[in-house]
Amino acid sequence: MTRVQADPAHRPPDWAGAVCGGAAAFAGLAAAALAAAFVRPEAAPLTAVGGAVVDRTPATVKEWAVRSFGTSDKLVLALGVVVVLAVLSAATGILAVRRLRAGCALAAAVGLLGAAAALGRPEAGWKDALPSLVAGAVAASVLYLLVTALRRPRPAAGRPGGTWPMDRRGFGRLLAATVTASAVAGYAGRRLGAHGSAGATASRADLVLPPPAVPAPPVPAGADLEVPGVGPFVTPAAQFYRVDTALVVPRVDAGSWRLTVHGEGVSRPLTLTLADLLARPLTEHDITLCCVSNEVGGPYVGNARWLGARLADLLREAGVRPPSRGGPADQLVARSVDGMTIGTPVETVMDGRDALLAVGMNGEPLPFAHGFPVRMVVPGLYGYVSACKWLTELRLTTFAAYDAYWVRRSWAQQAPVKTQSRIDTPRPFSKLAPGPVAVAGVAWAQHRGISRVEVRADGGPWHEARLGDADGNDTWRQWVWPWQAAPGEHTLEVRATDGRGEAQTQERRGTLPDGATGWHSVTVSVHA
Ligand SMILES: Nc1nc2c(c(=O)[nH]1)N[C@H]1C(S)=C(S)[C@@H](COP(=O)(O)O)O[C@H]1N2
Ligand SMILES: [Mo]
Repeated sequence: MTRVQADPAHRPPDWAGAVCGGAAAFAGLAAAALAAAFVRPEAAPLTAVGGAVVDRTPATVKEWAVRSFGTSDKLVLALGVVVVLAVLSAATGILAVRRLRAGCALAAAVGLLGAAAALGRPEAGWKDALPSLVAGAVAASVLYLLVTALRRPRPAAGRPGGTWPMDRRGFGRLLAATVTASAVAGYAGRRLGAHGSAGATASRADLVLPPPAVPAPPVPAGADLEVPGVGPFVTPAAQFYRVDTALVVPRVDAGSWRLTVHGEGVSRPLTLTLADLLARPLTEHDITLCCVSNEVGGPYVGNARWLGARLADLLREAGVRPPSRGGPADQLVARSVDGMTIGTPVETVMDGRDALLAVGMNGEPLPFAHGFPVRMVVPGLYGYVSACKWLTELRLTTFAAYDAYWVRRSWAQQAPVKTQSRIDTPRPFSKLAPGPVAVAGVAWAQHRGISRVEVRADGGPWHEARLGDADGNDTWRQWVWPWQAAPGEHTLEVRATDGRGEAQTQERRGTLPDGATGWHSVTVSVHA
């Protein structure tokens, strides 16, 4: 076959350029997946860019996203990044059929952008730039090859230089080969990446939790009222809400995990292995965890039986004194393997409550999504100021000197849980038959406990709901109120009183900066 020269006079159509751009981007991403398998999964370009977007999203936008998309917010973000990249790569291809070098340069520049995003993530090292740089280089090269092939005219007998339109068959073959090779490379990258975390998976499977030195009393039989439509008193891990910034769940190998304790007022800095932590007397304690981003009536709350080492004991061993005993540090900053920072008052952690370095959740090692191998849990504080997952460092400092991740994004430095109650059944806008209806749900005011829940219909008198048995002061309580539903539209409202006798405020406030307040209400229609 004779080689035919490209004919710059013929410009391929834009759609063909867009196809080249798309294929080049695909090839770039596939090569990056392969590279990321040797760096770390978080360094893959789409993940890095998604993470950079998460880090830079203003709190109000994030709250809107969580409100609109719930736990699918990460999926929506991923789709958004993919759509932007698709548009960008089509544009790059269209530019390339007009000005080949400019198009290829743009493809490489997009790779540089990805590299910048990867380097800007917390905990990033220089290697994190590699997958995106590889992506840019591969995308630029593939774009060059494809567009050159596109510009090459169809070989025709008797005509020097062939005839336009292009050599469709030759181009088609090259395109198919590119896409196939990319798919294979991308798949290999995925598999290699999974292989990279196989050690972590095995370390979790092999982990045997020691029995607690201080077991939790059994959950009182009457804690679960077993009203249909209300979740179980102890939330199974698989149903437990998940809120974090991790686009790829960190899979930490228990064998190489270390926790360091250092900072102001730490006279004996510590480094612990998981074996060290498990050798300590472990406490089992039921704690309800909730998210500051939970709207009134929202789903981001769950209750689990945690097993862990008492944080206060560990801090005392390190020489830490709370501010009330003259300690210089009032903030404990927990850091995760993915660079999350969470600041907790030292005074709260050391005031006698069961603040834990948790290794177990409902009798199992922590699931990876909930912080394996070790996370913090502090009864009475929202998760963003207490519950650091994939914990790796505890640093003692002051609130004056340091703002943790969420605080830099307009959330309050300190945030005790606010008293809340939620109607779980009937569901909003449900249609009910007249007669007896069990109105039921949960109420929580961690570490203060719940002493009373009241319900009313249509702004009428408040009725005291029946409470499930209390399982300590650090968990939610279920409640139920038997309602006689008459035909018509009705609004049900609930309010709780905490263990100190303080009533849940009616004042409606949003989640920013330190947790939503107001009464939850549900409207239903009743007809025969
Ligand atoms: N490493 C890390 N820990 C984290 C977070 C995070 O984004 N990264 N989110 C916090 C927030 S905001 C909450 S509400 C709880 C949620 O814990 P869960 O996902 O196990 O329910 O984890 C906290 N710990
Ligand atoms: Mo949260």
